[in-house]
Amino acid sequence: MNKLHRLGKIKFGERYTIYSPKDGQPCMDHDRSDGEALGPQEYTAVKMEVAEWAPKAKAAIEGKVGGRKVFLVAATLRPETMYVSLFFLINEAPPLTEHRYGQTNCFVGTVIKYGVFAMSDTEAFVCTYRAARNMAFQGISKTRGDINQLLEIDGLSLVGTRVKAPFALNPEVYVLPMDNVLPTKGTGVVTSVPSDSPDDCATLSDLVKKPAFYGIEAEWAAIAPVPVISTPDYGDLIAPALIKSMKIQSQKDVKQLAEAKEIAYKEGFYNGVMLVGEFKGMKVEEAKPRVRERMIEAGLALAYAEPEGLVISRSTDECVVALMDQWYLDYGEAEWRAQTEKWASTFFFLLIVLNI
Ligand code: ZZB
Repeated sequence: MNKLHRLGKIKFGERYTIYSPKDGQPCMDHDRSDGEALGPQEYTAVKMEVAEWAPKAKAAIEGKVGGRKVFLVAATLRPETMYVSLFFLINEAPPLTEHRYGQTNCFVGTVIKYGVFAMSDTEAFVCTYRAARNMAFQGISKTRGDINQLLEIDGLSLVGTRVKAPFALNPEVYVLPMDNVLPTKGTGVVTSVPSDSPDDCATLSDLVKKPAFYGIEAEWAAIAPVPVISTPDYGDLIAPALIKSMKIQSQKDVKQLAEAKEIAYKEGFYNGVMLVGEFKGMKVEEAKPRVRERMIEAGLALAYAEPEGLVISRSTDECVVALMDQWYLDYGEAEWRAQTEKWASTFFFLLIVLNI
């Protein structure tokens, strides 16, 4: 034990690390042939239990999940847009609009290959193999490094499945198709919040216009966005406001949608105020981590991380994010921070006094 540890300045515990399963060790910058400087990106993975499978999916999973509950698991950076109050969950009161957040459906990519992965003896997750591989090193699956795929299923077969959505105005929502779901990000399942996500808003309006083309029933997608966050410049429904002002016609307007998403993220995070739920009236910046914590505590979500871009080790392995025991400097430690600030202000004071 060194002096810093004795003083409580360094800690020991599990932290996210970029890791090569093939090498069985962390993959630091110079050990990479691709993805230098990339670190872990943390998401909230929202669990949505399947209420009723679409016919093709039902046929595919028949007899293959061993009685496990199956969840579609979506990775989000905006947990604050989808939390439902614990009050509602615990008391099973009738739906209170006040406590229900903005999720209206969930999306999958029709040409993406998904898997149903056993995470324990009682639960299985629908997500991409890539996401399951990351989860396997984060204490989410039963045995570290073990990926237990029960079956593979294509996104198209999942469309029309109904999932339980404790966060939505409707207790069950549909799985719908979206063109721009990337197989290389998150779990490949996206929760739809058309009030605050321009991509979701544009996709739903495409689906309503051409249900037959997309192979869905129009009413599955005919859902009005639910106001969740208010911003001074864009009101209570930022995504529809941006779609209108930027004249975005459909999900095919990828460039404008990327721009709109950037604005919606910044405005929502820095200037947004919660309109509903336990943290009503609180700034989004402050509410976000609290909502995330609540969802995880309630067992409705879990922490999930993956590399923020493609990281390839020099041994040609695609790296994952693993939770690993590490020693680390506790930069946030209050006493240390106060000491540093005191020294810094003395230093700057001397610079001014000595006119250096
Ligand atoms: C709910 C939500 C509500 C989201 C919102 C965004 C917003 P990013 O920003 O590019 O890093 N997402 C997750 N996985 C995928 C995927 N595989 N392909 C395409 N989109 C995906 O991506 C993170 C966000 O993109 C996630 O957060 C998810 O949608 C979606 F109000 O979850 B989000 C201004 C955005 N608002």
